[in-house]
Amino acid sequence: MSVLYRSEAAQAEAWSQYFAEHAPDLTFRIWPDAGDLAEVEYLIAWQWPPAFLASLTNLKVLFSASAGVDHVDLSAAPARPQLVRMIEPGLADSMSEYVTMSVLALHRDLLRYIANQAERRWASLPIRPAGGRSVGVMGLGVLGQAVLARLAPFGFRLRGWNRSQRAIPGVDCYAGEEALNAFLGQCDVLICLLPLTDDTRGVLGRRTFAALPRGGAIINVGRGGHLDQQALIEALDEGQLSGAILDVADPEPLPDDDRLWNHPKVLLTPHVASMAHAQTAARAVLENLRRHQRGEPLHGLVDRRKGY
Ligand code: NDP
Ligand code: OXD
Repeated sequence: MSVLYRSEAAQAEAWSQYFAEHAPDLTFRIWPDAGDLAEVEYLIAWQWPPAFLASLTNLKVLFSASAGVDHVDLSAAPARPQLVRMIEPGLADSMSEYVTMSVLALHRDLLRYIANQAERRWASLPIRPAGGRSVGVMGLGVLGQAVLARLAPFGFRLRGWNRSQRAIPGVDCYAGEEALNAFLGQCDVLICLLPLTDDTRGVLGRRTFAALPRGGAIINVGRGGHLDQQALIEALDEGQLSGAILDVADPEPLPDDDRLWNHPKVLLTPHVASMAHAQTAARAVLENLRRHQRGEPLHGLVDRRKGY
């Protein structure tokens, strides 16, 4: 029986060492040194081309190296191996840091100070207390909840919106389409941490921006497909939105001539908000693998019908 790793090459050695130390009973292989493919029972992968997957005839569990699984065609993955998305504390920590940085940057007008500096303009803006600002998260899953917990000590009024109802202490939670406008009306800063599905594609669009308080701002750390880029530029230029921090885009990277590159109210980062960290991710995957061996339910099973 073997575990095959086919993901980030730079992290492969750290994964291998973790398994050697903590699971000497398992053979850990790094692609392309896969050994006998019929012996592979567990796969850790970012991408899984259908022909490659078909060659793993005894595969039991496919551990996605990413939290989002929108980049693979789930209908092309045979139903047999269970598909698990990445849930691990390192990934949640980095996401919480990135979003906290972004919320504080918007709250303290950093985009405007960067633009002022470029014009050698020394001009102060009023400081607004955190308690006078509302911050809302779309998608109250593992990452959305981690982000809200990290933001709590700053004193913002916290909101959350999700498909199913959640109860999170200190957060006003809204659920479902019918509550979306009420939620948006309460968000000076809107953070997208939804998975990309048919239901959520383009959710950051004209209708959503119009429902935010005038001068609101957005942070997109979900996927580029969540954002209608043209609608964003219009909302920024027209003043409905005051700023946007975007870690994801569609396509990635953006074309050289895309207006977002040098829009003064936009800060772009190249899909670096977070990623799985070898040490903590290897521990989380091994714990899940042991659950599977004991016949217990796995954490983070992807529901192929829902797409996340
Ligand atoms: P989870 O699956 O834990 O959470 C997703 C949440 O979104 C769930 O609470 C779900 O609600 C909710 N949701 C799904 N569809 C809808 C909908 N149509 N309307 C309202 N709520 C909905 O995912 P994670 O928190 O682990 O990750 C979220 C996303 O973050 C990933 O899919 C990925 O796109 C992105 N990501 C980005 C990274 C980056 O570096 N930029 C890094 C890692 C992840 P319910 O439970 O009720 O179904
Ligand atoms: C992820 C990502 O989904 O890195 O894990 O975007």
